[in-house]
Amino acid sequence: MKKYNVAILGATGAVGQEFLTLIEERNFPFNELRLLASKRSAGKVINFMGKDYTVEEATKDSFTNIDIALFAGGSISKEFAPYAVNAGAVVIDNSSSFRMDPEVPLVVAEVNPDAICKHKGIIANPNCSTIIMCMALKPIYDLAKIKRIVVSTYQAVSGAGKEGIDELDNQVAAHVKGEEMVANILPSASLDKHYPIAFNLIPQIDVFLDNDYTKEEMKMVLETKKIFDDQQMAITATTIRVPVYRSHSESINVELEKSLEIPQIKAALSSFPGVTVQDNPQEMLYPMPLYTSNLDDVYVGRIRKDESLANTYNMWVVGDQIRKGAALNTLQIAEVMIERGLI
Ligand code: 3JN
Repeated sequence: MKKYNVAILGATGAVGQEFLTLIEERNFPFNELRLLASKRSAGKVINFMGKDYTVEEATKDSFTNIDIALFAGGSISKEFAPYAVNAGAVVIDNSSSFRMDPEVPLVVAEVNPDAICKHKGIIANPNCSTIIMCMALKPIYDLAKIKRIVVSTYQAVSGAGKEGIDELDNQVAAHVKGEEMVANILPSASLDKHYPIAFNLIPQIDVFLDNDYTKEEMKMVLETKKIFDDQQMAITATTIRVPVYRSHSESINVELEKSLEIPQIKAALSSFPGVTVQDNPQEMLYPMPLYTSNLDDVYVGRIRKDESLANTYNMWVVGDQIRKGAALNTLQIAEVMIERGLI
């Protein structure tokens, strides 16, 4: 089997580290592996599969001879993607920099893999909450087109990086000691006002836009329409930060164009790759973020009719946002490209 030269930009962060875990776990066919990061992390040595790799500072020349460039995300993507493309690499990018660019496919591997064919060097990985929602919606959409989605998210602190995790830890420890909880990171480190996340919920992820929705909420709306290639689908989102370490959860209400029976929905979800149905009220079986972390699948439960409106259903969806919501989906895009002879 052909092996590929792979670069990881942002190799030392949470998504970068997850790329390494998954490359090993999935036996991804790599030859050379180049670990790139900002100047701050350059020089760090990472042992991977028994070999030491020194993290290099990303420069415009970092992508020579690279076939696949996996970008972990962040504002650094915009700067380096053109260099990687010019060097002949295919860039699969986790940031929002290119997601809404009409020239850039926005892909969930199981949902719209055919979109990859139209790429011009860059393929975008959607926002983590968008990916998790799309996985649960696609098998339903294929049975009975979706008219409207109302989604509320419950997003883990690791979505805000390692600093988000440390902030929750420090606040819990302070509270236990009877000390004041210090808040520096959430809702967004870029803001100058912060709230504690321990024993709290924050109904703001990222900054507010002119329509009083947050950027995270509008990403879910706009990206989902692009992925399904359906601008008619009505979507409204409320995104909430919760004091959970890892795995995002979503309460989704979905209005369909026709009525379906619950067993039909469960069967479609069960047979969809990457989705596991965990739904048995009698046994108190439903997905929870504590138990889905570090797992690949998106878990769906609490599937039931919305008795207040015709052809409408409720469900509860949970998935590891660093795996399927980021690193796993990115690597799966690369795998689809290899399978289809596109790289
Ligand atoms: O907060 C979360 O749970 C998800 C955060 C995603 C995020 C954070 C900073 C910048 C993104 C994203 O992937 O949409 C970006 C971005 O690339 O815009």
